[in-house]
Amino acid sequence: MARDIPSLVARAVEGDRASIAKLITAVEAGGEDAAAAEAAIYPHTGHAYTVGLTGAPGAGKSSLTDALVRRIRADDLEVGVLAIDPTSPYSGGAILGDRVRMQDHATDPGVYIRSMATRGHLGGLALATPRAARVLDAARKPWIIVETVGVGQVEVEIAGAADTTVVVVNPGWGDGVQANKAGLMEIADLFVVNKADREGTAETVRDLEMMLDLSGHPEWRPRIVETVATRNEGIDELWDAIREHREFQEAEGRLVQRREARLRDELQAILVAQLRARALAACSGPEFEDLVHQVEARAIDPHAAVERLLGA
Ligand SMILES: Nc1nc2c(ncn2[C@@H]2O[C@H](COP(=O)(O)OP(=O)(O)OP(=O)(O)O)[C@@H](O)[C@H]2O)c(=O)[nH]1
Ligand SMILES: [Mg+2]
Repeated sequence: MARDIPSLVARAVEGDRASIAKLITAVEAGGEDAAAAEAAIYPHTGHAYTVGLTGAPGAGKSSLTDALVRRIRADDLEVGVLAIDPTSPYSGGAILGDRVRMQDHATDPGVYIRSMATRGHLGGLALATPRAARVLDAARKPWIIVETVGVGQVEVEIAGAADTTVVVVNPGWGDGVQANKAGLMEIADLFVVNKADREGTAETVRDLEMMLDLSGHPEWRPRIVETVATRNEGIDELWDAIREHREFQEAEGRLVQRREARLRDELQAILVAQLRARALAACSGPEFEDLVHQVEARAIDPHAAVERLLGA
């Protein structure tokens, strides 16, 4: 693979779907190909704007993504989508459902949709997602949507690591409260109350407003948009709100700051993953076994044993 990478990148930059797919597979898998792909891709990145979309299972994230993609295409802009599914690999029901819905876009060369699942490699999805997003960035997709289920720390983290983070809730008692518990309040730049065709929409909006009053957002108060994704209602408003948030951030250099903070986090995460891998590698083999026996025999204490490993 490694020797194909320059030509793959050259074709991906021109929007070639097969090359984009191969490069994402490479960065997803990790290892040497991933490093080579990343190195070749990186100079082409830095142009895309990413939107994280998260919320409870079944909140309507995929339906919203689908509607948003259509809206973005109506402005003649290209868009890439990463649907992150930590639990089910490619055969999973949710992903299959997504695929069916997204089929409308399958023949549109201006749209690239990809599902991603953990491959069990180092750092998993948290490290693979920004890399995959950079492939789409290099492939000149000016807008990238990253959809994650808002349960679990990693998924919330991934959704929060976007330029604009959209949190989707549904009408019903306590859904806003649930969002609060999952840590979604803090990462939301925008709230969507989807399934606004159902009862309790006004109450949910009120709940969210109340929570926003309490949490205090001195600079940017997250907008709350009501949508019925399946009927394409409220999608213009959502798109406007996303662009409004973008403009707000761009106006005073906040986007640069946000991206810099994200870069710090990413570098730290890569470093931690690398050190962890090395540490685990050091915990096997004859030298390690010998140390275990020395500790067992009380010839050396556990901390001193680790110091020796670190020295080696
Ligand atoms: N009534 C109503 N149903 C909706 C709306 N939006 C989505 N749905 C339905 O809700 C269900 C879940 O929608 P999805 O878009 O798959 O939700 P999701 O958040 O992507 O789900 P997961 O990826 O499985 O977590 C589907 O049956 C949709 O048709 C809406 O605005 N109103
Ligand atoms: Mg979905």
